[in-house]
Amino acid sequence: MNFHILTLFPEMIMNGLNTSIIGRAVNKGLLSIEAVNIRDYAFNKHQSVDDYPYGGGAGMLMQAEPVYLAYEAIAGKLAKKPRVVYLSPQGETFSQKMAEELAKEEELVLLCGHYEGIDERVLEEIVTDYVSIGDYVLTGGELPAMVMVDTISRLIPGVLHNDVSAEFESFQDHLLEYPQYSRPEEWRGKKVPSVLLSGHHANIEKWRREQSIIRTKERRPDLLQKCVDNGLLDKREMKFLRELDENIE
Ligand code: 4FD
Repeated sequence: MNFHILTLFPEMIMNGLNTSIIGRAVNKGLLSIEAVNIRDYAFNKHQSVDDYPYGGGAGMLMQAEPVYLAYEAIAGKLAKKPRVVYLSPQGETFSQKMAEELAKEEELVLLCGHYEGIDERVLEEIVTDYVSIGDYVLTGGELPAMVMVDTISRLIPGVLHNDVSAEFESFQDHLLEYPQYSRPEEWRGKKVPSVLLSGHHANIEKWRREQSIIRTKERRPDLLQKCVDNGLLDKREMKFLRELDENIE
Protein backbone atom coordinates (compact mmCIF):
# COMPACT_ATOMS: atom_id res chain seq x y z
CA MET A 1 0.00 0.00 0.00
CA ASN A 2 1.25 3.46 -0.92
CA PHE A 3 -0.26 6.27 1.17
CA HIS A 4 -0.12 9.81 -0.25
CA ILE A 5 -1.16 12.47 2.24
CA LEU A 6 -2.01 16.00 1.10
CA THR A 7 -1.43 18.33 4.02
CA LEU A 8 -0.18 21.73 5.20
CA PHE A 9 1.73 19.92 8.00
CA PRO A 10 3.80 17.15 6.38
CA GLU A 11 6.21 16.94 9.35
CA MET A 12 3.27 16.19 11.70
CA ILE A 13 2.34 13.19 9.53
CA MET A 14 5.89 11.88 9.14
CA ASN A 15 6.72 12.32 12.85
CA GLY A 16 3.48 10.69 13.93
CA LEU A 17 3.88 7.59 11.78
CA ASN A 18 7.53 6.66 12.38
CA THR A 19 6.62 4.54 15.42
CA SER A 20 8.07 1.07 15.83
CA ILE A 21 5.45 -1.00 14.01
CA ILE A 22 4.62 1.35 11.11
CA GLY A 23 8.24 2.47 10.81
CA ARG A 24 9.42 -1.15 10.58
CA ALA A 25 6.75 -1.94 7.97
CA VAL A 26 7.99 0.99 5.85
CA ASN A 27 11.60 -0.23 6.21
CA LYS A 28 10.49 -3.73 5.18
CA GLY A 29 8.92 -2.23 2.04
CA LEU A 30 5.41 -3.41 3.00
CA LEU A 31 4.02 0.12 2.67
CA SER A 32 5.11 3.66 1.88
CA ILE A 33 4.02 6.99 3.31
CA GLU A 34 4.48 10.21 1.36
CA ALA A 35 3.36 13.57 2.75
CA VAL A 36 2.86 16.21 0.06
CA ASN A 37 2.97 19.82 1.27
CA ILE A 38 0.04 21.69 -0.28
CA ARG A 39 1.89 24.96 0.39
CA ASP A 40 4.51 23.93 -2.18
CA TYR A 41 1.74 24.40 -4.78
CA ALA A 42 0.69 27.90 -3.67
CA PHE A 43 0.61 30.14 -6.73
CA ASN A 44 1.07 33.61 -5.19
CA LYS A 45 4.35 35.12 -4.02
CA HIS A 46 3.34 34.96 -0.35
CA GLN A 47 2.73 31.20 -0.64
CA SER A 48 -0.69 31.60 1.01
CA VAL A 49 -3.22 28.83 0.54
CA ASP A 50 -6.26 30.24 2.36
CA ASP A 51 -8.82 32.97 1.72
CA TYR A 52 -12.12 34.37 3.02
CA PRO A 53 -15.36 32.54 2.20
CA TYR A 54 -17.68 34.20 -0.36
CA GLY A 55 -20.91 35.26 1.34
CA GLY A 56 -19.09 35.94 4.60
CA GLY A 57 -18.88 33.88 7.76
CA ALA A 58 -16.30 32.88 10.30
CA GLY A 59 -12.77 31.79 9.46
CA MET A 60 -10.83 30.97 6.34
CA LEU A 61 -11.02 28.33 3.62
CA MET A 62 -8.29 26.45 1.80
CA GLN A 63 -8.25 27.52 -1.84
CA ALA A 64 -8.98 25.09 -4.67
CA GLU A 65 -5.92 25.53 -6.91
CA PRO A 66 -3.05 24.55 -4.55
CA VAL A 67 -5.02 21.46 -3.48
CA TYR A 68 -5.66 20.53 -7.12
CA LEU A 69 -2.01 20.99 -8.15
CA ALA A 70 -0.82 18.90 -5.18
CA TYR A 71 -3.33 16.18 -6.14
CA GLU A 72 -2.18 16.25 -9.80
CA ALA A 73 1.46 15.91 -8.72
CA ILE A 74 0.49 12.55 -7.17
CA ALA A 75 -2.23 11.26 -9.51
CA GLY A 76 -0.24 12.21 -12.63
CA LYS A 77 2.38 9.60 -11.70
CA LEU A 78 -0.13 6.76 -11.22
CA ALA A 79 -1.53 4.33 -13.82
CA LYS A 80 -5.13 4.94 -12.77
CA LYS A 81 -7.02 7.54 -10.75
CA PRO A 82 -6.61 6.70 -7.03
CA ARG A 83 -9.32 6.83 -4.38
CA VAL A 84 -9.11 10.17 -2.59
CA VAL A 85 -10.37 10.30 1.00
CA TYR A 86 -11.28 13.70 2.46
CA LEU A 87 -11.15 13.68 6.27
CA SER A 88 -14.03 15.79 7.50
CA PRO A 89 -16.61 15.79 10.31
CA GLN A 90 -19.20 15.48 7.52
CA GLY A 91 -17.94 12.09 6.29
CA GLU A 92 -19.12 8.53 6.82
CA THR A 93 -17.84 7.24 10.17
CA PHE A 94 -14.60 5.25 9.84
CA SER A 95 -14.84 1.60 10.89
CA GLN A 96 -12.85 -1.64 10.86
CA LYS A 97 -14.98 -2.76 7.91
CA MET A 98 -14.09 0.39 5.94
CA ALA A 99 -10.41 -0.15 6.79
CA GLU A 100 -10.59 -3.73 5.45
CA GLU A 101 -12.11 -2.41 2.23
CA LEU A 102 -9.51 0.34 1.78
CA ALA A 103 -6.64 -2.08 2.57
CA LYS A 104 -7.32 -3.72 -0.83
CA GLU A 105 -6.23 -0.54 -2.69
CA GLU A 106 -2.68 -0.25 -4.02
CA GLU A 107 -2.67 3.57 -3.78
CA LEU A 108 -4.60 5.77 -1.35
CA VAL A 109 -4.68 9.58 -1.24
CA LEU A 110 -5.73 11.22 2.04
CA LEU A 111 -6.66 14.91 1.90
CA CYS A 112 -6.31 16.90 5.13
CA GLY A 113 -8.26 20.11 5.47
CA HIS A 114 -7.53 23.01 7.81
CA TYR A 115 -9.28 26.21 8.86
CA GLU A 116 -13.00 25.83 8.05
CA GLY A 117 -12.35 23.31 5.26
CA ILE A 118 -11.66 23.44 1.52
CA ASP A 119 -13.32 25.19 -1.46
CA GLU A 120 -16.15 22.87 -2.54
CA ARG A 121 -15.22 22.93 -6.25
CA VAL A 122 -11.93 21.04 -5.87
CA LEU A 123 -13.62 18.51 -3.56
CA GLU A 124 -16.17 17.81 -6.31
CA GLU A 125 -13.32 17.23 -8.78
CA ILE A 126 -11.04 14.92 -6.81
CA VAL A 127 -12.69 13.40 -3.69
CA THR A 128 -14.10 9.87 -3.98
CA ASP A 129 -14.77 9.16 -0.25
CA TYR A 130 -15.82 11.46 2.60
CA VAL A 131 -14.68 9.99 5.92
CA SER A 132 -14.94 11.10 9.57
CA ILE A 133 -13.20 9.33 12.46
CA GLY A 134 -15.99 10.31 14.88
CA ASP A 135 -18.41 13.01 15.89
CA TYR A 136 -16.04 15.71 17.09
CA VAL A 137 -14.20 18.61 15.47
CA LEU A 138 -10.40 18.90 15.27
CA THR A 139 -8.19 21.74 14.01
CA GLY A 140 -7.10 19.69 11.00
CA GLY A 141 -7.49 16.39 9.15
CA GLU A 142 -3.95 15.20 10.00
CA LEU A 143 -4.81 13.21 13.14
CA PRO A 144 -7.73 11.47 11.37
CA ALA A 145 -5.41 10.67 8.41
CA MET A 146 -2.88 9.15 10.82
CA VAL A 147 -5.62 7.11 12.47
CA MET A 148 -6.61 5.74 9.06
CA VAL A 149 -3.01 4.95 8.01
CA ASP A 150 -2.38 3.10 11.28
CA THR A 151 -5.64 1.13 11.14
CA ILE A 152 -5.19 0.11 7.49
CA SER A 153 -1.46 -0.65 7.84
CA ARG A 154 -1.88 -3.24 10.57
CA LEU A 155 -4.17 -5.21 8.23
CA ILE A 156 -1.43 -5.57 5.60
CA PRO A 157 0.14 -9.05 5.79
CA GLY A 158 3.54 -8.96 7.49
CA VAL A 159 3.04 -5.64 9.31
CA LEU A 160 2.14 -7.17 12.68
CA HIS A 161 4.60 -9.51 14.41
CA ASN A 162 1.95 -12.12 14.77
CA ASP A 163 0.48 -12.46 11.29
CA VAL A 164 -2.50 -14.56 12.44
CA SER A 165 -3.69 -11.99 14.99
CA ALA A 166 -5.31 -9.47 12.62
CA GLU A 167 -7.11 -12.30 10.84
CA PHE A 168 -8.27 -13.94 14.07
CA GLU A 169 -9.43 -10.61 15.43
CA SER A 170 -11.58 -9.91 12.38
CA PHE A 171 -13.05 -13.40 12.78
CA GLN A 172 -14.03 -12.43 16.34
CA ASP A 173 -14.80 -8.81 15.54
CA HIS A 174 -18.41 -8.61 16.67
CA LEU A 175 -17.46 -9.20 20.32
CA LEU A 176 -15.01 -7.25 22.49
CA GLU A 177 -11.71 -8.91 23.42
CA TYR A 178 -11.55 -11.04 26.59
CA PRO A 179 -9.35 -9.89 29.53
CA GLN A 180 -5.69 -10.95 29.45
CA TYR A 181 -3.06 -11.57 32.13
CA SER A 182 0.72 -11.91 32.25
CA ARG A 183 3.23 -12.52 35.06
CA PRO A 184 3.17 -12.42 38.03
CA GLU A 185 0.55 -15.06 38.87
CA GLU A 186 -0.52 -12.89 41.83
CA TRP A 187 -0.25 -9.09 41.76
CA ARG A 188 -1.15 -7.05 44.87
CA GLY A 189 -3.42 -9.83 46.05
CA LYS A 190 -5.15 -10.22 42.67
CA LYS A 191 -4.79 -13.70 41.15
CA VAL A 192 -4.82 -14.72 37.49
CA PRO A 193 -8.05 -16.69 36.81
CA SER A 194 -7.16 -20.34 37.53
CA VAL A 195 -8.58 -21.69 34.25
CA LEU A 196 -5.78 -19.86 32.39
CA LEU A 197 -3.16 -21.81 34.39
CA SER A 198 -4.92 -25.15 33.87
CA GLY A 199 -3.48 -25.93 30.45
CA HIS A 200 -6.95 -27.17 29.41
CA HIS A 201 -7.30 -25.46 26.03
CA ALA A 202 -10.99 -26.21 25.45
CA ASN A 203 -11.89 -24.76 28.86
CA ILE A 204 -9.71 -21.73 28.23
CA GLU A 205 -11.43 -21.06 24.87
CA LYS A 206 -14.88 -21.42 26.48
CA TRP A 207 -13.95 -19.09 29.35
CA ARG A 208 -12.54 -16.46 26.99
CA ARG A 209 -15.62 -16.56 24.79
CA GLU A 210 -17.86 -16.13 27.86
CA GLN A 211 -15.72 -13.23 29.11
CA SER A 212 -16.06 -11.60 25.69
CA ILE A 213 -19.85 -11.94 25.93
CA ILE A 214 -19.98 -10.53 29.50
CA ARG A 215 -17.70 -7.64 28.55
CA THR A 216 -19.60 -6.80 25.37
CA LYS A 217 -22.91 -6.87 27.24
CA GLU A 218 -21.56 -4.46 29.88
CA ARG A 219 -19.59 -2.09 27.69
CA ARG A 220 -21.11 -2.31 24.20
CA PRO A 221 -24.68 -3.62 24.40
CA ASP A 222 -25.24 -2.29 20.85
CA LEU A 223 -22.53 -4.64 19.50
CA LEU A 224 -23.90 -7.63 21.43
CA GLN A 225 -27.36 -7.03 19.97
CA LYS A 226 -25.88 -7.06 16.44
CA CYS A 227 -24.08 -10.29 17.28
CA VAL A 228 -27.33 -11.94 18.42
CA ASP A 229 -29.25 -10.58 15.40
CA ASN A 230 -26.65 -11.98 13.00
CA GLY A 231 -26.67 -15.41 14.64
CA LEU A 232 -23.00 -15.22 15.63
CA LEU A 233 -23.52 -16.89 19.00
CA ASP A 234 -24.03 -20.67 19.10
CA LYS A 235 -26.77 -22.42 21.13
CA ARG A 236 -24.63 -22.82 24.24
CA GLU A 237 -23.55 -19.16 24.10
CA MET A 238 -27.17 -17.98 23.69
CA LYS A 239 -28.05 -20.02 26.81
CA PHE A 240 -25.10 -18.44 28.66
CA LEU A 241 -26.40 -15.00 27.68
CA ARG A 242 -29.96 -15.80 28.85
CA GLU A 243 -28.53 -16.95 32.21
CA LEU A 244 -26.56 -13.69 32.50
CA ASP A 245 -29.77 -11.73 31.86
CA GLU A 246 -31.61 -13.78 34.53
CA ASN A 247 -28.88 -13.13 37.11
CA ILE A 248 -29.11 -9.38 36.56
CA GLU A 249 -32.92 -9.22 36.83
N1 4FD B 1 -14.07 13.86 12.85
C1 4FD B 1 -12.54 15.32 11.65
C2 4FD B 1 -11.91 15.60 10.45
C3 4FD B 1 -11.37 16.88 10.24
C4 4FD B 1 -11.49 17.84 11.24
C5 4FD B 1 -11.73 20.04 8.98
C6 4FD B 1 -13.88 20.60 7.33
C7 4FD B 1 -12.74 20.89 9.43
C8 4FD B 1 -12.61 16.31 12.60
C9 4FD B 1 -12.88 19.75 6.91
C10 4FD B 1 -13.80 21.19 8.60
C11 4FD B 1 -11.80 19.46 7.73
C12 4FD B 1 -13.13 13.98 11.92
C13 4FD B 1 -10.58 19.72 9.89
N2 4FD B 1 -12.10 17.52 12.40
N3 4FD B 1 -11.03 19.12 11.13
O1 4FD B 1 -12.76 13.01 11.26
